[in-house]
Amino acid sequence: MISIALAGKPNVGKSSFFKAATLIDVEIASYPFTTIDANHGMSHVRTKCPCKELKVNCKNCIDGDRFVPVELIDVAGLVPDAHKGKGLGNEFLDNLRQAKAIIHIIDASGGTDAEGNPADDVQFLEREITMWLHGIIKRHWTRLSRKAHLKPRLQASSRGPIEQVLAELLAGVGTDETQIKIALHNMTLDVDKPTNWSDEDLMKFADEIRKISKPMIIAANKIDIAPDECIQQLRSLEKEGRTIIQTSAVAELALRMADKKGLIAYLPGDSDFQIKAVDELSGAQREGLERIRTLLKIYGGTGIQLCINKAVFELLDHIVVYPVEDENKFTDKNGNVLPDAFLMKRGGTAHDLAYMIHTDLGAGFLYAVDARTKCRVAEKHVLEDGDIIKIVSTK
Ligand SMILES: Nc1nc2c(ncn2[C@@H]2O[C@H](COP(=O)(O)OP(=O)(O)OP(=O)(O)O)[C@@H](O)[C@H]2O)c(=O)[nH]1
Ligand SMILES: [Mg+2]
Repeated sequence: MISIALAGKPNVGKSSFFKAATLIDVEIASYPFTTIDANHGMSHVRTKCPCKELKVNCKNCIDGDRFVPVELIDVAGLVPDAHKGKGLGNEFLDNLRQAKAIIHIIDASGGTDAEGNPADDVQFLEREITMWLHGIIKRHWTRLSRKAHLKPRLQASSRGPIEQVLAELLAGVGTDETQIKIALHNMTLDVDKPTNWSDEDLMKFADEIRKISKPMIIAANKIDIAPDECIQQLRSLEKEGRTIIQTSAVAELALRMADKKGLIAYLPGDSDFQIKAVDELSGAQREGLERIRTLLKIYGGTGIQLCINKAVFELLDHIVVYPVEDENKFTDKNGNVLPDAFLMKRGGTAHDLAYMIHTDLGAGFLYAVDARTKCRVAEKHVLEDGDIIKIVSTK
């Protein structure tokens, strides 16, 4: 499952976001460092299920809205200089290892920052992650650079020793060799003489690796209490090419809880909700819900689902594909309609999907069938978002 980390300064609402998105009951409090050990839980991306378009009766979505699992990690609050160990920083940063993307939560109300300018918070986390990665590389650099320097390159264009050495070192922080190659490609380092790289080179490399392997979007949280000027300041960051999503974790949490209790009908990502049990609501509850409705009208939603969707579909460039065993009925062998939904990196092939389902299915791959067109497709066929695929294999 894809892992996405919720990171940011203490008290900005990471655990509230996590609880709203996973419905796991974690500790939330109005003082910093409430969370010490990271929380892990399952949330979902929301997508359109193909069942409506195909006019088949599907039991794996909610009225045409399909929720596909992703993992969220609620990381303890980070403070400036966390990479030097400030506020248990190093341990906390280690929770970002498995994360494929980061939702950086900041307090749009300005309540968390002494100066009250949430825009300043944005760079701090990028810097901490770069410094953390730099620390990991530097700790082993003398030994590793020598090792790479001595090994001859196999062929001019093949995998070079430094890529290999860095890939081994950085596998633990969730970075793969392709990402390392891209990072090196973006720089002008002499890959044949890593012992000549300066500390500044290593720092730039760490920053490059951070951008590639820990892509980030910003959740400007607490918009329900944020003054207009703070929201405007944050908007200006969009001009710098950053993605900012306005969120209210408390509003999402209230809606999810009310939905769970049957008081309202609301799905994560909806831009409105319906009151179902008017009689069971107190005056104060109704007022609270109407205040949230006003917020939804202004922002188009609470922003929580939008953050998760953007992280997976835009930052990580994933698509959803639906494997089936019966390409005519779109079912598995038990008649379950559109039984599974897989997230895969855009550019993935039918053969890649076979391997994702089962190693045997991948190893014995013969061909695949596009269930929409009933056409056979070959192993190199690149899948599109929403594709429904039957794999034919010898096993
Ligand atoms: N008004 C408002 N308050 C929020 C929102 N999200 C969280 N809070 C409040 O902010 C405080 C901190 O919330 P947490 O979710 O515990 O924050 P955290 O980032 O996990 O904090 P640490 O674990 O200490 O780093 C709590 O009092 C929450 O109720 C929001 O969207 N709006
Ligand atoms: Mg917390």
